[in-house]
Amino acid sequence: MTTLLILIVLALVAIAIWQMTKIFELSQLKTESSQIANDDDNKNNGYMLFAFLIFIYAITIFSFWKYSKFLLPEAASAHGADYDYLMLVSFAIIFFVQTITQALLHYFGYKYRGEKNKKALFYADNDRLEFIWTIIPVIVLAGLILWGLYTWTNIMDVNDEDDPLIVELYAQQFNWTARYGGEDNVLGKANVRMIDIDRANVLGLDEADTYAADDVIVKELHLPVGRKVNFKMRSQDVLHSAYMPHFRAQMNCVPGMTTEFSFTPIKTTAEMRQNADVADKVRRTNAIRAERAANGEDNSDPWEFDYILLCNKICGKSHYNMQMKIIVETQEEYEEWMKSQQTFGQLMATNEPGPAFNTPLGADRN
Ligand SMILES: [Cu+2]
Repeated sequence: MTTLLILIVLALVAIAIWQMTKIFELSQLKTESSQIANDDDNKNNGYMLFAFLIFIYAITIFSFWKYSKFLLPEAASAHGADYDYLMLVSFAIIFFVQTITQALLHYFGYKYRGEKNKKALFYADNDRLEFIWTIIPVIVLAGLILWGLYTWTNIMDVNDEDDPLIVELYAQQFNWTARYGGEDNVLGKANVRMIDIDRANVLGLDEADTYAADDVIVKELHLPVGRKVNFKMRSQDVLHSAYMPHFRAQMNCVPGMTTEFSFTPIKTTAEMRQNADVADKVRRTNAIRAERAANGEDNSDPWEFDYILLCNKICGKSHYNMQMKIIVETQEEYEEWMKSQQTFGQLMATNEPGPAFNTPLGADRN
């Protein structure tokens, strides 16, 4: 409501300025009333072009200085560095070209402004010039596209080499569930048609499939550092997108099909918390939270960095809060944690009510 009022006030102020300008123009009877721009008008417009050029350069520098800290910290996956490098080079080229072309555009706009007695030069074409300004973008763009395709193919090569850990990410409005293949590292068959809410089979696992019994279903994803993970994504209802920004990973979750993504985490959660950018972000966030605490507002508990899985497709009302914590730890810590989890078979065998998954607090069914 306040925003609407502000917009209305701004519109009224703009109308008032426009009307006052009109009155001012009408009162200047002595000046030329011609609608055709004269030399002075053209010169003034030329100077304004320079002012605008300075404005866009200044705002660019200001944005770099002020907002760079909101960028993601260094990648925590094996492929992440390639991905970041490709993006950095693409941005550097775009930035360099745009800085020069903007300056030329504005300068020529000023230099060849309209002037009395100035005549435009008739210049039909110049094959050499056209060749140069065609071939340079062709070479640069072809290079970027080929490099991009090469990087993309490498990242999207989901295969079973190097004994990857198999993990299913199951999306539904509005939460994530993860499933491990268990001892045999093979996921049991599952289908949304086999979901049995009464019997707590929330992911629709095929109970007759022998691979399903040892599957481990969790609400907090633990990954051992240095081991490749093959993710198999499913969705129960609408399009979701599994987005793990720190690992430079994203893949749509599509109802009725399984999509895949694979990466190797290379930094444990504990190591990432030591990263200078991450530590700085935690410090800044906790300063805001301390202020909130002092004012008695909520969301004021001190925050600690964790990797996160987010939904990156607007999938409904609570999309913004569809997330799951990811913990990357050493092989020993991972095994220890895995031991404390109950398998799908064990959870189905108990007669307690509640969905058949392990909660982050422990393998209980509440
Ligand atoms: Cu979603």
